[in-house]
Amino acid sequence: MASFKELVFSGVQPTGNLHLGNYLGAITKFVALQNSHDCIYCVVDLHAITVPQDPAALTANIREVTAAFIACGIDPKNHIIFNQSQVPEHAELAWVFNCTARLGWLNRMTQFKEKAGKDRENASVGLYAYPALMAADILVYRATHVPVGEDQKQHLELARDIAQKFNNDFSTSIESNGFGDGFFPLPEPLIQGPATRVMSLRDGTKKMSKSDPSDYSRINLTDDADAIAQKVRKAKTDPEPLPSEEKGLEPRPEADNLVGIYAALSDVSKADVLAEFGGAQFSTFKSALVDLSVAKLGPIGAEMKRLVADPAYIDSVLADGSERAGVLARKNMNAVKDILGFIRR
Ligand code: AQP
Repeated sequence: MASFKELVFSGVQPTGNLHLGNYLGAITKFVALQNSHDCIYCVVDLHAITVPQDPAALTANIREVTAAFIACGIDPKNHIIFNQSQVPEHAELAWVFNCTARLGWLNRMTQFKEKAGKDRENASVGLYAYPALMAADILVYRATHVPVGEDQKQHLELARDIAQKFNNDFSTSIESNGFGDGFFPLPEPLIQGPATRVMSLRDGTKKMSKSDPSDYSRINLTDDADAIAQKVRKAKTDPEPLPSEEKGLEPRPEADNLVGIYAALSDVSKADVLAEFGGAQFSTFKSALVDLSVAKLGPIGAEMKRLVADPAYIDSVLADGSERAGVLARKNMNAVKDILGFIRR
């Protein structure tokens, strides 16, 4: 297999209510990877329209995710921040991948089953083909590393399968076009740390999610100190004190979740948190968690509000990022067209 220059790509959907799960599972990783890699971070607006969106709200949400990226510490000058719909090569490569991926592969995707629910016949074709577009997002840059939450693991495996099948199907043409024994890298998911799957504050068996009808299920990045305090204090727990060992968390999903959140916010392990709080009542632990959450998220929320008040600046960041992303994507898409045998200008 050819060797590829390491490049990081990931995306977040502009579907409102960016929450602690998005922050700990994805955005904090995006920020850290800037020190070691070239990074491309995308507001995936084409993915958002796989379910109905109000146009005005979508515009606001695209700007809000961009603001969150910047407020959390992503540097739009040294790296790339842009929105997907400004680089048409994503959709173009997604079509090629619709012809590479097999129906049987997409039929196994659990996110489609969960999101389509019982009314499958009424789901959009886009929702079904979502993972092929996600593969195109990554591979149109020939990106090698993808930081995501655990819920995206299956989609990443599909992206690897698509890359592998394309490399196999077109191996002769890839070689004759000068790309050695593989055009696409097999992208590696980066799913690490104590909060790869942050759970709902109301139900420790359900993922914290933007679309949960209860706002008390999640901490939003724009929540103020009072809202954070109320949500943490009301978070579901059990009557036992915290255990001193990690295995004591196994049958206690809500306790496990809050300890994982504390660990991720303070950048230590769950074992370290339990070494400090083992034997403590939840009232004590929750007070410490409120203080920590407010200290970490308060400045981010304030900076997001400041940034969204200046839409011209946000739009200029996206325009500049799209321009630079477009140059990279076009070059790779032209190579794909040559490999496929298309005639191009
Ligand atoms: N609860 C979570 N814990 C850890 N990571 C999470 N991510 C999402 N939820 C959690 C990660 O955040 C990144 C961006 O997610 P997204 O907005 O593109 O997609 P999503 O998974 O659809 O987000 P939601 O909040 O779950 O939305 P709905 O309610 O629409 O289903 C991804 O890396 C994701 O893994």
